[in-house]
Amino acid sequence: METQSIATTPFDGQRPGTSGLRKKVKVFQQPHYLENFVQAIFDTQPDLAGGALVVGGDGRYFNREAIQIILRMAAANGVRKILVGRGGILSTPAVSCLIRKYQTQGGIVLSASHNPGGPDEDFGIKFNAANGGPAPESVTDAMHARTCSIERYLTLATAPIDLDRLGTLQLGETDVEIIDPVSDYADLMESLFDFNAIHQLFNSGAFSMRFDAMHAVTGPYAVEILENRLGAAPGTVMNAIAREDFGGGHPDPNLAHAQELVALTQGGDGLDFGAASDGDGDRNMILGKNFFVTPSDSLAVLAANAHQTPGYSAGIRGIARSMPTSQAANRVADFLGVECFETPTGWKFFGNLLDAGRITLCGEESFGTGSDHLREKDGLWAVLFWLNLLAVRQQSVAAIVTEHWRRFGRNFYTRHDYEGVDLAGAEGLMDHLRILLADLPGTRLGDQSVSYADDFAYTDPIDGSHSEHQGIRIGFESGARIIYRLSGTGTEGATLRVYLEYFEPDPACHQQDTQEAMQPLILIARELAQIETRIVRDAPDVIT
Ligand code: VG1
Ligand code: CO
Repeated sequence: METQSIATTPFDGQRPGTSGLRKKVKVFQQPHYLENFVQAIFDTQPDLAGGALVVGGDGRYFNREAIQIILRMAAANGVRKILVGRGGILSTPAVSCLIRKYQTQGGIVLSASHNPGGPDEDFGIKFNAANGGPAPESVTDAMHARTCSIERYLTLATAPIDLDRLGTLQLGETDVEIIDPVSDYADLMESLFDFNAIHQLFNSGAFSMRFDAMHAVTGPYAVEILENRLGAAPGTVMNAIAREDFGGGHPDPNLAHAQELVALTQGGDGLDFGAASDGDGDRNMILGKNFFVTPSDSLAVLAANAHQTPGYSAGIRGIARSMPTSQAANRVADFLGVECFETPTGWKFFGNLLDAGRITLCGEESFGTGSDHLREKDGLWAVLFWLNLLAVRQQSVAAIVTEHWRRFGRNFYTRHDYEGVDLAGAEGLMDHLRILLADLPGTRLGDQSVSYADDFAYTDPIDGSHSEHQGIRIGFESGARIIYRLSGTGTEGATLRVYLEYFEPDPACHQQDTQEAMQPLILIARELAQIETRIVRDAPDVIT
């Protein structure tokens, strides 16, 4: 099999966003489009030549075609060994697990996460480094720079290989091993949590749950772990069959997109526990009977209770949260006497802190939670963590969280998303806020006094790398915050995210409805940013 060098020319806009390069499938299907980006990976990551690589994706439309292209190109670029999930399937946390376990030089994840899939929907590609985590900005910047000057890519002239049969085959000089996508990951979970205790909980007859795989990648993982290994009743995993279009839905585990599951937890005979994950298996939503746990609270609760699980029995070293995530985790860190870091949005910013052993747990308000067991957020891990706590504490989800609030106070939290808005209007809104920043401290907005206002910038405490323009942050003397950011994962127009938080120490006020309790802050946020006039929207599209 001969290596072919194919002439090509650059495409505009191959700059990875918050989590990899995400575009419409039709964009990726253009001749040379995917190839150019993949070649930029090989050209900027010299360790891959002669090294090993993990490849897999969330199974969305175009996954199989993309994997065949990548395998041929990896072989032509001298990769010695490639591990591929059977059927081209690997969840994002499973890729991270495999890179670390088999010490490969990196991995390629094919996913657009929670974005819909199908011929007219989204596709994505992301490179994870040898630590198992998303490539840092310096690396994605280098890849983007390479895509701007690319003139050729390397491939092999060969037929597609069979992705569905386990075993090793040859592609030129390269070994391609098709592996079971689930077992290594499931073994890791078993090493972290008390599977006996969870097994007993499931068999107690007094506990009901469902896990919603949303027709996405976690189906096979959840069936193996929850039903086969932990003995949950067959059917505990709903929407378990992974589909190329996720059954036509948004595989996004939140109150707006996982309504079928939410409904099952409501009412007098609601389930005791409900959980869901996203397209690529790295997000999680946690529900109790008539109870929604915000991801920010979930991080804080896991941190406060980690010592009750086998994997974290020695306690945690530190916590990190993305900037828009609520400060609930800070209160737990203060109590535990450990560091708490505030990083920009995106998992890549946790990698150095995890590698340096400064933090054990980390999380984002966007339904992402994880730990030093991997370098990605991990949906099923969070679900198992909660199940372990429920089994040990013998309390309901609601009881655990309300007790946490009584102990630490409650950080009321909501995020309002305005999706698919006009890009110029959204950028104008952010510019308008930037101009206001200098004059805001000391002023009153509604019943709140501004204590600081900035355009969030971050210097990584480990390698000193610096990232600017990570969101507009307005902090009030009461501890409340309003944050504005534009999404870096969308593929159409712009998405404005408004994150709101306020602290309530008084347990008598903890049971209020979130949107009602936060209404005064919501109004301040709308007016300050002139949302109605600048992006012509009178209400958010998604509230989480
Ligand atoms: C969103 C979330 C962010 C998350 C990212 C990737 O990014 O806000 O917290 O890390 O998605 O998650 P943005 O730029 O759209 O706000 V996933 O599960 O889409 O890989
Ligand atoms: Co995801």
